[in-house]
Amino acid sequence: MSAPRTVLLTGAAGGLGTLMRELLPAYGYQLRLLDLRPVEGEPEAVTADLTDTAALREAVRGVDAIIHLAGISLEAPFEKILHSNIEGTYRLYEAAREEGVGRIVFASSNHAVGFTPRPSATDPLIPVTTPHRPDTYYGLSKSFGEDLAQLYWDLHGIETVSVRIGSCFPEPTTVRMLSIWMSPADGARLIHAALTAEDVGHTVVYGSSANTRLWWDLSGARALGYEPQDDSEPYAAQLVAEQGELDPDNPDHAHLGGQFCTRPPIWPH
Ligand code: NAI
Ligand code: 15L
Repeated sequence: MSAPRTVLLTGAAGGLGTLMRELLPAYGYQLRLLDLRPVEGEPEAVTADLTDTAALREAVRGVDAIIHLAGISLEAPFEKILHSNIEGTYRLYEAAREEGVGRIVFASSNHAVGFTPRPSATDPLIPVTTPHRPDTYYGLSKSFGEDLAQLYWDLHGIETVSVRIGSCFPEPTTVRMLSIWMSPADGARLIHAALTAEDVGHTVVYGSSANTRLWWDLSGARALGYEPQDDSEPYAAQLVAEQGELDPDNPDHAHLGGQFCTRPPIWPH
């Protein structure tokens, strides 16, 4: 596959979309933007729902690749997850198939495997082959997205890198995030690697920085050419002083998904 230049970014108005709009052009990408909401300062962005098949087909026409971030990013009633994350992701893959787009980077989540027990510092890192154990309908939709990506590779030859993102925000704000944080700069590095690596078929990787307290194995991401530059550890002393270390006997801390397993944050819209 030749290096993609024109790339559709779905979810462009969201938190991660906004960070990637700032960072990805430096890698030479020309971004086409789509979101349900208008994208501030971007009058040419497509404002459309993922289930609007006509708008979607027009949006993907002529792009070399798609970065699929759009969707509900927290827990929500099943009907809402069904609409945006399950049907929406299916519609996007159908549009890609119809328009001959060969590569998608799918924003999966750690919550596809959220009920995996949290490893201690001496346990082995969690491999990417660990079984799906979604912690919410939201996590279930990410498991679905990974399987959909596998189907479209096996059936239609559309390549996907599914990135099980940890927490991609400017700074870690909780002790849990020290283990799963992906700095925005590393996020852009990983997306660039996922867009340009050769012969990915359908590859699932974890998405985080090279954190000292890492819980999972980044070797799959590194095999794509990803070289993380950041580590959350400089934030550790202050966060641990404020919040304490994670307690394995506290159900909120027992699993990878943290509070998504006990009292998940609810999508506000
Ligand atoms: P966000 O909630 O800030 O942004 C999501 C965007 O998708 C919003 O702008 C929303 O309007 C749009 N959207 C929702 N439903 C839509 C629909 N039916 N049609 C079109 N657009 C729709 O979420 P954030 O944090 O930017 O995350 C982006 C993606 O990455 C999400 O898929 C999320 O599940 C995934 N992710 C993010 C993580 C993070 O740390 N930010 C961690 C793991 C996964
Ligand atoms: C996610 O999947 C969410 O989209 C993000 O907002 C964070 O909550 C992240 O997981 C996390 O686990 O911290």
